[in-house]
Amino acid sequence: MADLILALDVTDKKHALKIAHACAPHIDAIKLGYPLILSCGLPVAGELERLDLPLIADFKVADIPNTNRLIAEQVFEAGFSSIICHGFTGRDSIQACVDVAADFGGACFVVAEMSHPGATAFFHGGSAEKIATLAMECGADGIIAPATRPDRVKVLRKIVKKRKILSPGIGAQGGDAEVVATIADGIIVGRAIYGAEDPAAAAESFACIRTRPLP
Ligand code: OMP
Repeated sequence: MADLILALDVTDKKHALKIAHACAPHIDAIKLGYPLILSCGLPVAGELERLDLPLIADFKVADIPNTNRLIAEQVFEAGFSSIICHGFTGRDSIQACVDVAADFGGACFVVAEMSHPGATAFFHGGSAEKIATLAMECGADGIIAPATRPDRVKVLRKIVKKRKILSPGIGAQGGDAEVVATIADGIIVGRAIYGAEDPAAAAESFACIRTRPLP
């Protein structure tokens, strides 16, 4: 069983708010990234706060420690409860995001391995394992690992143990929610929900995999 995280990757604010409100009873968190934030600005997070769902900032932060810190501070000040950063940048850059998250009482998730086909060029061969290990040593709350490769999620689970794995790549990218929900703590779903004719019904269709299904 896992949390259902809606990846709200639309670029129209009205549309985004409508989908978020409709899906809210059926989801456990909302992830916002560049598509929505670049079109509407960070304050859209404030407008979503009233849904009382955790908001995850997916900027895959990947810079030097000082810049990572400045970005993370903006994210948490805007009302987000978690941030996603890249891990290939190394210990000090990860640590900057983890430390800011802790200062704000929030969480930091580190991308250990990406879900798309091209990701194997750089994340395989031991890199993902190394990133996951670094993330744990830095005190990250968890990692991002690919729903498109459940075998890899299982390998990374051995490293992160009880810390969280959030897993994108369900539906549109081919991952199977029921399989991944047994090995991850959260599944991240975008197009299969926001691209559906009835996003609320699409979100509700994942009820069987949720940690806290509605009564
Ligand atoms: P859909 O493919 O439409 O379900 O969207 C997946 C969401 O997860 C998008 O917001 C991606 O940016 C994000 N994502 C991946 O798809 N793969 C990754 O490896 C990492 C992420 C992420 O960090 O959320």
